[in-house]
Amino acid sequence: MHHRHQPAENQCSSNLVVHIKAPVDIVSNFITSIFFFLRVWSLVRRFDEPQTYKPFISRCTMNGEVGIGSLRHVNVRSGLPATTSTERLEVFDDEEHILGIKIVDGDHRLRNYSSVITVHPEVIDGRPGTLVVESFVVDVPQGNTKEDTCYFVRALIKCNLRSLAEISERMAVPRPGLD
Ligand code: A8S
Repeated sequence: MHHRHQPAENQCSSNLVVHIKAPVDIVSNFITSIFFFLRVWSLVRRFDEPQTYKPFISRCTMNGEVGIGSLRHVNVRSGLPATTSTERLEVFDDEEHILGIKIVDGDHRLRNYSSVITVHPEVIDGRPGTLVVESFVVDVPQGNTKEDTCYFVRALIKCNLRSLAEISERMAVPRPGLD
């Protein structure tokens, strides 16, 4: 429901899904599954620290507290077709685990980019896991095709989600009553 963008004629839109498994050596019970899921959300929810899991972001600065409408200024690593991006927090729901942003400025070509990421607990092969869904909508830049724009953005998001999976799978999960 939160991923229903309505792209205009000159826009492209898509969804990506990643299933993140909790580490094998932990007890597969309900509590572990919730702890693991909250670990994943704890990385995603930090609007002020996207560089903790997004590999292309080198630095992020903000003025003041995080809230709906806050702006973050992001520096992008060298080698990419951009150096900066200014992004606004549009949706933040700590109960439903939804984060939505809009890119409002920067020296890149992604105009009117909006994305929504949601995080859901799930069971994969009887083990605790987490489902992450990210969707976006963006203008197709002049001189580019919808397919190429979608391919470019999906490639960046895939890297972000793979990195999110790797970091969360590596993080120690507390084992209530065992440690
Ligand atoms: C995100 C998603 C995207 C970020 C893109 C698509 C970007 O940070 C990079 C290269 C660009 O050309 C555009 O959730 C921009 O971060 C890595 C600077 C916005």
